Amino acid sequence: MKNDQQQNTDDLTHKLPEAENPYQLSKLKLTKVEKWAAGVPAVMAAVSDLIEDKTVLRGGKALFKMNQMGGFDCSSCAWPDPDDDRSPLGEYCENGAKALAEEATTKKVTAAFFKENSVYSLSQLDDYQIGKMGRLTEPMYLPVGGTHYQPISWNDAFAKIASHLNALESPNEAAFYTSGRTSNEASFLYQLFAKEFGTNNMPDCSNMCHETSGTALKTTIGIGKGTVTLEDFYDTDLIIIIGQNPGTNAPRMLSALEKGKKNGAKIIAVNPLPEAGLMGFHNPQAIKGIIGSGGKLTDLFLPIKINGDMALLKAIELLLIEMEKKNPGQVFDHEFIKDKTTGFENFQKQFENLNLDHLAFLSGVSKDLIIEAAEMIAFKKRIIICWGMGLTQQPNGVDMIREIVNILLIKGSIGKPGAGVCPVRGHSNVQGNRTMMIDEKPTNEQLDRLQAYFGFNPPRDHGYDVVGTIKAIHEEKVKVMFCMGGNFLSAAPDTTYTAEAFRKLKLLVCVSTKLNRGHLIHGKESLILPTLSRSDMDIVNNEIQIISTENSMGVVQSSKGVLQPISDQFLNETQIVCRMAIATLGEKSVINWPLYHDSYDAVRDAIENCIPGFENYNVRVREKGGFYLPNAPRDGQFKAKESANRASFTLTEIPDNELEADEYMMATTRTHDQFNTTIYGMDDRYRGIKNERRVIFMNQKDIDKAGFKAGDKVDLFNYNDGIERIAPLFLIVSYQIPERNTVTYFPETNVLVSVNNVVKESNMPASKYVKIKVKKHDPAIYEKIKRM
Ligand SMILES: Nc1nc2c(c(=O)[nH]1)N[C@H]1C(S)=C(S)[C@@H](COP(=O)(O)OP(=O)(O)OC[C@H]3O[C@@H](n4cnc5c(=O)[nH]c(N)nc54)[C@H](O)[C@@H]3O)O[C@H]1N2
Ligand SMILES: Nc1nc2c(c(=O)[nH]1)N[C@H]1C(S)=C(S)[C@@H](COP(=O)(O)OP(=O)(O)OC[C@H]3O[C@@H](n4cnc5c(=O)[nH]c(N)nc54)[C@H](O)[C@@H]3O)O[C@H]1N2
Ligand SMILES: [Mo]
Repeated sequence: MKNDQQQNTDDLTHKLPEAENPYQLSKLKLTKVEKWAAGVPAVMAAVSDLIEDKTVLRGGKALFKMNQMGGFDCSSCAWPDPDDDRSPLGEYCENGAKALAEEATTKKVTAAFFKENSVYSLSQLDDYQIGKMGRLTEPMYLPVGGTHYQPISWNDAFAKIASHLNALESPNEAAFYTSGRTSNEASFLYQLFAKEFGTNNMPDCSNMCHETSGTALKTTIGIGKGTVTLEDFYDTDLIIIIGQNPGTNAPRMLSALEKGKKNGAKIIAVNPLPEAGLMGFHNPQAIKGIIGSGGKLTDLFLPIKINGDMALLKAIELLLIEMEKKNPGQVFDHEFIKDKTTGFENFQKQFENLNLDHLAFLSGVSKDLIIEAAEMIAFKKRIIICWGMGLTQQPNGVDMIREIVNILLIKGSIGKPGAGVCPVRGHSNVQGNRTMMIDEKPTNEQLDRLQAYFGFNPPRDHGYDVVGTIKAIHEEKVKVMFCMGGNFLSAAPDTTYTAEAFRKLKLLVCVSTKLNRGHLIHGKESLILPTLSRSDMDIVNNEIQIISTENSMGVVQSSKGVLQPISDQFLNETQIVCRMAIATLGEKSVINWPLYHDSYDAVRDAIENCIPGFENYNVRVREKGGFYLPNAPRDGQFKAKESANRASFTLTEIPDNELEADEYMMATTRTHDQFNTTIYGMDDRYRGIKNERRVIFMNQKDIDKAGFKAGDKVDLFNYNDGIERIAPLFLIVSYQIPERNTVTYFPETNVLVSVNNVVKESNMPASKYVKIKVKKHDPAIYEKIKRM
């Protein structure tokens, strides 16, 4: 029998909406679809963001320090800063400014705020409203059966975590999530603590982001990272951008593309949507940008069908093989193939059975455009291929990235200047987190080094990744979940299923800067621990500290916050880990946690001793621009397998993307006005969508065929694993997108992404490959959702 209190909690939590399910929509405004990114509107948007938030003085001061030598690293994306000439205006972009405004806000979420607002009432708000509440300022606790978070002292919070962790039957009943903003220093200590506690359950945002790239690259070239540097972009012949939206998600990349183009490079873009940032760019930091000149970026745009990329890549290869036959030795780099690779013969053989017309049909791109692309590639030697979530979140994403490597290998276009692979990372330190061993599958070599230096036996069994963690919580194999940043609930797939799991947790701990939905769909007990953001001054022992991060191109650099923290109750993430470790492990620990608590330099010394490439860390991190980590493939040294010092060609398959007559393929994507689950505003400006996020982009022919009209209200359904998943109330927008393809925004449609719809080998949610049905909106739909 449940007691009354328990009964009440169950009733209450079941009323909490796990995702936004609004009964009405705002008035959607369609504005002009832009053909180029940045320029005057971008600068205006950035500045007005800061003004609206009344943080203009704090924010303005910080902007000039953003990504400057000796300043702080922008927390928005992982694109590198130029090694030499940084803009005197600050090396920032519109979306960097928005990220800064978000964290520089002086609005506070205090104990009084939580007293006034129950968890239930907060959960009724939409994600935009939740995010605008302000910065979290003090540790908060939600007791069993509680309706409101209440204040708790740091000591009591750590005691609670320790008692929960120590009560578990096995350390593997805990999971430790990391989002990608955590510094190298805090990440290193965090994984060290998890391992000393006894588990490798370290799911991280990479498991939803670039795990696919890491898996493909490790098994083909021997390192799970990109091989190019910024300099390579400045002096190359061709840049191919597949499944990535740089104008929104890595805007500083546009400056590099512009510079490359100026030096003669061509650009090919592959995307179902003609994204503004791909098509053209007006540099807001150059005077000509402000007066409105600037230029076309993409020379050839290939409007690919969702998941048509494999067919496209093979079609291009087929054409390259034919061109090589006609021009022996001019298209392929035979010397490179012979000296540096394995598997070429088998690779080439498959093309005997492939047919260009069929491949073109599967890709959705016309044969003429594919021929044009192949001609642009054939006689160029220095090629860079970039990609983003459009590839990594596809079920066969690992294979598609291997196919990208195949193309570069036949061209010998990897491991030399102006050429190589460039997975464009997401979070500003997601790559550094992995280097610091935040990984559910650490290698024995890594663990041996930790063991030798610290003298404890780290666990060797692999732990749970994101999808594994969700399922394990559901099955009550994981009972305590600790989140270092992020918004696991909203970022994860299958929101209803994930929420169901979270409600089973005995304890959920979130180390956060801002309130998010992940705090409202809670465990039986929950803690929110407030921390510093990247731009905040981190003062330890009366000294302003530096932390360090690694960008998308393997440069480790320092970052120093400049803003006065708005609460005196913040602990930095390093201190939080150390105090959790001291409270949990006590005398049992062999690690000097108090030392690391007080000294980032001491943490860096430990990193230097445990991770290759960090020699002389404390000195080099203080040098102008930081330092490059070793990257063997960048220097032409490959190791696809232990057995051979070579890169490997891979045989891959072309997927069958059949849809039922009333089905559509849906890719979930970001608007121009959000950072993952943080909604900055309601203006997806480049795509011309204003005021409303619950929209579905459809081809006009599909709209007509289904008997809909643009502006109609519809409900969206997914039926993976025989389960009905519903996302209610969306507006149809007629858009330039291939037939039978649709695009919606995440996190609103994460309810439709089955936890079992994953990428082969990397086990990432395949959130850009969701089969959906679209039906006229039925007001009775909410009754159905409530019963689920
Ligand atoms: N301002 C801002 N910056 C960000 C983020 C943010 O949310 N806001 N997020 C950060 C993070 S964590 C990440 S991982 C990156 C993400 O940055 P991106 O990789 O750019 O991510 P998305 O916007 O999800 O999707 C990229 C593109 O994939 C295309 N696409 C969809 N399906 C397919 C397909 O089948 N084939 C091809 N070729 N393309 C397809 C979409 O049209 C879209 O243009 O950005 C980082 N930077
Ligand atoms: N359907 C669909 N789902 C997706 C994606 C998609 O394209 N489609 N993209 C996936 C990708 S690429 C990613 S990376 C994940 C993102 O998943 P997450 O990284 O988990 O999500 P974010 O929205 O970036 O996290 C935002 C929260 O982080 C906290 N925060 C911000 N800065 C800091 C900090 O410095 N320290 C701490 N401790 N907390 C901080 C704030 O409280 C904020 O609310 O989402 C994934 N989910
Ligand atoms: Mo990401």
